[in-house]
Amino acid sequence: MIDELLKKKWIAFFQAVDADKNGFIEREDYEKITARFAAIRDWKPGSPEYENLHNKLIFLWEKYWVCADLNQDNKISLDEFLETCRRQFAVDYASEEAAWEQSMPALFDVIDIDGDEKIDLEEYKQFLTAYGFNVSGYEEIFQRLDANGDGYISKEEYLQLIKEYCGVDPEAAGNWFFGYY
Ligand SMILES: [Ca+2]
Ligand SMILES: [Ca+2]
Ligand SMILES: [Ca+2]
Ligand SMILES: [Ca+2]
Repeated sequence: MIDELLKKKWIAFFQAVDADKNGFIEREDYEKITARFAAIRDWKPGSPEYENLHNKLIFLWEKYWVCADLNQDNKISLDEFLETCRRQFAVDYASEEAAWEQSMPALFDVIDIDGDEKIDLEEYKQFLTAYGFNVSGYEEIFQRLDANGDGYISKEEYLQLIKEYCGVDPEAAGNWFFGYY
């Protein structure tokens, strides 16, 4: 029996990343997310910025999603995703090195546009928008996420938040990292 809070977060995450809303996560969804990000930042296809972003996002698709494609038909259904999360959750709780630690620093680099190793409010908002997460109340959420209140989410804060997002504590700030769920 999986925790209801976790399941709710996983479903919200899946539905957001499913950019074309066809019920599956596919490489095309990451193409769409790339295009959305680039449009917000006014980066044209073919520009170095665009290609760099595209590479990072496709890396996430390959690193994070492909292994969730249990029946190997090049798309990930919600059932496959939930099953993978369940398995992963069991492993993460039993091991020192959680699987999310591999792909999550890569996601940080996507969000941190200017590469100064911290996420500011504008970068956070652009990330939520491009990924299709719920942006309502993002300023208030950002304040909660910024544990030491210095106006930025540092990499250390970020990793802690992602850890919380993957956890079962209903009070943890990290539950809000991907917007309202
Ligand atoms: Ca899709
Ligand atoms: Ca599949
Ligand atoms: Ca930054
Ligand atoms: Ca901070």
